[in-house]
Amino acid sequence: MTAGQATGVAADAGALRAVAVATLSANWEHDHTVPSRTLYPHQWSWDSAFTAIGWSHLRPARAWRELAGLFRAQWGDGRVPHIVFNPALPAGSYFPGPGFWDSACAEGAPPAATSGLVQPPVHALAGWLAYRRDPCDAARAALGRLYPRLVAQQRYLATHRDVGGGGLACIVHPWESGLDNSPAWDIPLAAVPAEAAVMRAYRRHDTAHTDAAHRPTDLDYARYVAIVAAYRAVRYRDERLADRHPFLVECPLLNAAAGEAEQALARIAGTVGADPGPHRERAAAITEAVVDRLYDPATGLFHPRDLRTGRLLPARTALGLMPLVLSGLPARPVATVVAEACSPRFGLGARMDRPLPSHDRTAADFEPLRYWRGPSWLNLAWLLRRGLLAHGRADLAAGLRRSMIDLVARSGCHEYFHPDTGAGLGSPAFGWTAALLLDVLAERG
Ligand code: 9WN
Repeated sequence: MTAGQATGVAADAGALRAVAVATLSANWEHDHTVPSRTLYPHQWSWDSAFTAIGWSHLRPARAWRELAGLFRAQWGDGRVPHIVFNPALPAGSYFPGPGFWDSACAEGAPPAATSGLVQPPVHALAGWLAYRRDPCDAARAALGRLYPRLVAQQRYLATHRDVGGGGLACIVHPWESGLDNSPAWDIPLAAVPAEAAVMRAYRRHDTAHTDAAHRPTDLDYARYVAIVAAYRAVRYRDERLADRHPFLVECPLLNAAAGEAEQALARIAGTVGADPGPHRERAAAITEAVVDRLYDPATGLFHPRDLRTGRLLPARTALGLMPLVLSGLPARPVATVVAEACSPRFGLGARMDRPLPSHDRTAADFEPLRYWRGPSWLNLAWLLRRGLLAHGRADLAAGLRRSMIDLVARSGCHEYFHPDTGAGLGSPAFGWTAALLLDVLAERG
């Protein structure tokens, strides 16, 4: 099957699996998987974790190469950059490219050109799942090599990024959340001084490949660029972020991923001869801090906390459901998050007639076509499904699994999907959609 056919529609599980395999194979690039050949032709951090999970079903060696390649670009302080640039590609194949980031200006940056930001740390989980699927000697050795790097990644978040001092990591840019233009960020982003006209000096790559009406606006981009410029100006150092950085938010998804990473690290530690105890303790501490600092009993959801104002950000987005992945989450938030997920806002059910949206369907600013402001993404559904299974809701997890499969059967491995019609949006032949589909297909309903 060709990459072109990989964008098509498939009827049965076998054909669907073949579409996903063709997509992942077409996106493989010597030691990593590109999220998309057109829109995102380099290596992205959390995409690589998700695609490693997909490769573990097909060619486990590639899962280990993917993760090892990403962590080769880890910085001296432990941060895992959210983009690792492929030097073979021409300048202009992505904006903002390596020249804009200028990672070489930073102490401890790797030889490879990278961004200076991070993304949710879902890599320990990916490593653990890949190992569990194929626990051979080579996999144990690969996991053993990865373990200290995963620990350093967590340490970076727990120390450099605990700007609020409450045991949670803060993000310094909306791109670090992975949900770039979620309505969750509208308030803190509006406080970043910038003008859309600034973008005349740059050439956006995304809008050359996809409908501009589906993407963040020029004003959003002007602010994204301004925040990176502020961080780059201090060579991506994290000291005194509270005094000088324009965007500082504690994100429920990133912190839930960090808590879940400690659980995975505890299991990995037990396998590679390290002590699982400290990881279990940190998982419990992160879970407690997520509840203390980000749970709002009034909405029953988790909300990001803006460290510049001290306030919780009010939008009810899918970010607020993600702490369900924490297996130690207390019963009350579990119950209210599940109730919210099943409400008309998100429409979760044992039978779903529409896919999980990225934002509250009933909100005035819900936009079914624009990036993370409404459309459905397979990675969010996959994370929520893990949370539902962790908390004994196999019935709802099965409904979500069915809706994930139906989406790809209808529209192919698109980057994201229309939350009402299921039509494919963004880039076709998208890496994590293929990978996570393979993962849910491999599990029984
Ligand atoms: C900026 C690669 C990445 C994903 C993000 C998604 C999008 C980049 C962009 O694509 O972000 O990092 O250019 O829009 O929002 O989650 O990792 O797939």
